[in-house]
Amino acid sequence: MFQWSYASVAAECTNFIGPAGYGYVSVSPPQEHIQGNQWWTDYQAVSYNLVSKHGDRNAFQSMINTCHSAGVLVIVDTVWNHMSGQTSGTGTAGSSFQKYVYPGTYTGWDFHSCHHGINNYNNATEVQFCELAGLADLATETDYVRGRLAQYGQDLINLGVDGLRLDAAKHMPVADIQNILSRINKNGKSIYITQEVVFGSGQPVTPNQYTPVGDVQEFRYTDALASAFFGTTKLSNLQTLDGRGWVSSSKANVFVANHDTERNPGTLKPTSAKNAYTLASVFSLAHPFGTPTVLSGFSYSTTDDGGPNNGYGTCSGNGGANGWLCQHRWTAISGMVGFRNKVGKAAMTNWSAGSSQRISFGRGSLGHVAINNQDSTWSVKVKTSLPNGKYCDVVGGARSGGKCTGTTYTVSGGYVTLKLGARSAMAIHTGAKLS
Ligand code: ARE
Ligand code: CA
Repeated sequence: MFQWSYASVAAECTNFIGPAGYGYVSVSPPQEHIQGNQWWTDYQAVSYNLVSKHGDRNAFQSMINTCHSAGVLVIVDTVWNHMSGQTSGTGTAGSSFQKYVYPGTYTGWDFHSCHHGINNYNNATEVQFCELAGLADLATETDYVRGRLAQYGQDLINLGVDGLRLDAAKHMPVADIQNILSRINKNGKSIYITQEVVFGSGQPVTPNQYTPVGDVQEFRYTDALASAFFGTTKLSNLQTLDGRGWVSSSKANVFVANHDTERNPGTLKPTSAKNAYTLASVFSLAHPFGTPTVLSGFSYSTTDDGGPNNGYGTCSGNGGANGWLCQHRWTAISGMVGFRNKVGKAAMTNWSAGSSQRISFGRGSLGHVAINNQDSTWSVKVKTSLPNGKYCDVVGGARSGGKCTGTTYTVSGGYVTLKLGARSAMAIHTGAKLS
């Protein structure tokens, strides 16, 4: 829930996220940060007081409690690699600071001595000991800094946080992350860790180096989906995603877009032509590879724009409101969350490709999906392991009160007949069976 205020996340956990069956909600950074209207001020930490543009400590705590009551666990975007890039100012909790001097938290000793930006990603030392985007780089190998970051992490866990997205994990040595995490008492529960390690061709710091710690975000997946759904590579080549040198399925956190990629050129965006974003989202939630994350963002005119509506997230029906996009509510995406929850870990079955841009596959005998990423209708009869019966398509509609608001499909004798319009998809599963 990129840039959603904590009060609005709480309301949305109750109103939609919980009932839709999402496992976790992931929220923007809660620590004190530099002031400003841009979304990225969050990533310039000033102290670990939980007073951010998204709400104060009470709002944060109350969101966690409300989401938990709705059956939704909470992942927090955690900035451990650095403090601010801004040279001086006052933070969102009122703390005065200078770059390298954060009174009561850090002084000059606590930062790496390389005070310039990362110029060469082929040099691991520079990547981890110099300044990402000019942000004061914490000396995460020192006992004090490790202890202070662990104290922040402990505070989050004690408030009930269930998972951490480790921002800029690539810029911290694995051993430092391991040490910090080892200092945190998990209060007997397992904490989900997902690390942002952006793959770069030929670079010495790689996503696979971080798998001993937890999940790793696999940006090669994001790139592969973009080129397939834009038609520059074959969608039919995405049957098997293991064995490509990527982070393995059990460790990969995958997404069609995140808040950074959607702002980059040549990537899948909610506004991409020919329904590409929705089709890629259907693929991502249907394919067994990795642990999928759905981005929920907002529309903007410049890539710096902060969240609309004073940061209070709002949706309407199956769409957004007041500038928020609410992808998590889109019929296809929320329908596919139901699909994924139903099929669980069931293996891929009955794969077939009608062309390089038309695919169809099942998940065990629990679900079946088909994607037509071409400009003409695809009519075909495909094999399925679903039991005989009538099913409701959860991409274009939903089953509600025993009725289907979308297309119905009949499975008979191990086959289903499809007629998929240009650039569209269908998905059926045993949780949305009509008879
Ligand atoms: C802002 C201004 C800068 C200014 C800086 C300091 O935009 O001009 O120098 O402040 O004053 C976000 C924004 C940044 C913003 C920053 C701090 O994106 O623009 O800087 O917040 O406010 C690399 C990292 C990866 C990182 C991406 C953006 O490896 O960790 O760059 N992503 C995370 C977050 C970002 C966030 C930060 C980290 C910082 O998701 O939202 O920045 O906390 C190749 C490499 C990649 C590299 C990529 C892009 O692919 O292989 O490693 O990713 O290029 O450079
Ligand atoms: Ca670093």
